[in-house]
Amino acid sequence: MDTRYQHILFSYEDGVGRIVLNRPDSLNSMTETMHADIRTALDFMEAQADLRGLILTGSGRGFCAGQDLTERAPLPPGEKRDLSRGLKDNYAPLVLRLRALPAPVVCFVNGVAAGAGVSLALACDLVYAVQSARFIQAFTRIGLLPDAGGTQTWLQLVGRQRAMGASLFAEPVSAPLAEQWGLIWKCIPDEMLEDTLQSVHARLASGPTRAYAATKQALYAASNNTLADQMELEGMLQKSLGLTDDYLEGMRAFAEKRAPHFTGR
Ligand code: T3D
Repeated sequence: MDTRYQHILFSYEDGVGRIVLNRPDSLNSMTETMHADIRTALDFMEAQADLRGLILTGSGRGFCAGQDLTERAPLPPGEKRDLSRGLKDNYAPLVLRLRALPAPVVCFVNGVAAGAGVSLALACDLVYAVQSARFIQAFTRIGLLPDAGGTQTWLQLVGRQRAMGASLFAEPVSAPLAEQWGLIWKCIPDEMLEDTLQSVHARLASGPTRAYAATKQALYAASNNTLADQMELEGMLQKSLGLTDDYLEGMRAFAEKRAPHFTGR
């Protein structure tokens, strides 16, 4: 057992990290300790020259129920809590680090996701969810607004009406509906979770990592760029990919009519 981690499980194999949120009794709600654990895992992965991907999921019947509300016990009369602090210290850096990771971050939503748990899933590059999962913008139920990037990701993924309805009234959105809306990539049968996760792991471990990283960078840049700027960026990234071993291998494999063997370099 890796004693550096108390509220997550972390492993790293074939250049692919795996973070499992691990507080199943409280649906993997997020504590200060869990944030610190994830920071340690990200520190490790960011330092790996062979990083090829990250998979994020939860243990037990939930993915993540957002902020652990027991860490928000009522304060003595007259004292007020500054909620912006936890967002600034924990959630915002986490979301930005997942976005900046130079490899795909794939989320497997294994059960209910609520509050910042939904924001965390949507901070990942690609989201799979099991059929029984649901996404709940639970924030307004406790008098808060969606945070950890949730107001932006929902809007970008599903449009204003759906983002507004889900966020104002906190009605659960089932995984099949989430797929239909484009909130997530794929809804999979519950019993296929482990097999799908393994096949995504294998795919990340054998993929053209630098092409994946460039694709991720370009897709995120696209919403802020003019078409001309975006094509400039594509050209710059394509130039660097044209110098990689994986491009040479991809071309060789095409000519030799075989599957490419990418090394991520
Ligand atoms: O505070 C700040 O820093 C600002 C930032 C806020 C970010 C946020 O995420 S705010 C939103 C916080 N999350 C929520 O409000 C969701 C709360 N949870 C729920 O509404 C429900 O648990 C679910 C709809 C997610 C699932 O319902 P259900 O019926 O399937 O499960 P349950 O029985 O409610 O929960 C199971 C256990 O997990 C239960 O504990 P128990 O009774 O078995 O001892 C429950 O209390 C615990 N749990 C669920 N969510 C949380 C939690 N414990 C602590 N914090 C939670 N967020």
